[in-house]
Amino acid sequence: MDIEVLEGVFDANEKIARENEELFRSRGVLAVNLMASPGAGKTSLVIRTLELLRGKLRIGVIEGDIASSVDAEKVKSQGVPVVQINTGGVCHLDAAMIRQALDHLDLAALDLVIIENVGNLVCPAEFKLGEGLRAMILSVPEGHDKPLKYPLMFSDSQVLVVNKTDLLGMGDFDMDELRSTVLRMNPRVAIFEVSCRTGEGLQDWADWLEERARENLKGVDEGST
Ligand SMILES: Nc1nc2c(ncn2[C@@H]2O[C@H](COP(=O)(O)OP(=O)(O)O)[C@@H](O)[C@H]2O)c(=O)[nH]1
Ligand SMILES: [Mg+2]
Repeated sequence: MDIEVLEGVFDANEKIARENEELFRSRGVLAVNLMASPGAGKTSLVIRTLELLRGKLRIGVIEGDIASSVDAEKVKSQGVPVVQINTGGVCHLDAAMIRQALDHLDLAALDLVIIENVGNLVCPAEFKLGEGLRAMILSVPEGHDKPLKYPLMFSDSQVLVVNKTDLLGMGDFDMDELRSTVLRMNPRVAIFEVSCRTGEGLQDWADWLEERARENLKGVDEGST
């Protein structure tokens, strides 16, 4: 009985996620589902990315939080369209929440939508939103063993940003160990080592993301000719 209920929830989410995906695709928008635990640096990475891609791509942001609009206010100060979703206690965003948020974003005027998911290493990985790119952050203070404990998000993401590299050497974080564990689980994942505090490594990440968004646009142009 319980199993059927759960399958129903996942099926319903999948259906709306596919609709969202088609909506993003038809407007030539790359949607990025940015996942990580609380405090890993999601909002910091969003803001740094906006700074680096200003004038290059038209970017909108969807901010997911259990409560408050603290992050949305920070992002809004960057002068980009931002929509806040408060999940009211739910530990992840779902496709229906994104569908609603899209009523408040002019997709035709955007190339990239960054979705900051609720801070959590477990639930967000289980709910597709209709994104074209699944991205996650692991920050150095969380430890290099997290892929072993929370395998789904690490094996399902196309890109892993390792943030807070300015704190390397202060604890026992082993970057080589992290890389080999993640690559064993997910051989095609792209890995970037960055510090949102010092700015180190962020240009490579921004260039990579810009290229993904341009490829996405090209795919739409070719599909329409
Ligand atoms: N030392 C250090 N702190 C960082 C870095 N990036 C973010 N932080 C800090 O980590 C805390 C959480 O960052 P935030 O972006 O709000 O994380 P979120 O909860 O994942 O959105 C804040 O105090 C940030 O200033 C970094 O690269 N190095
Ligand atoms: Mg945040």
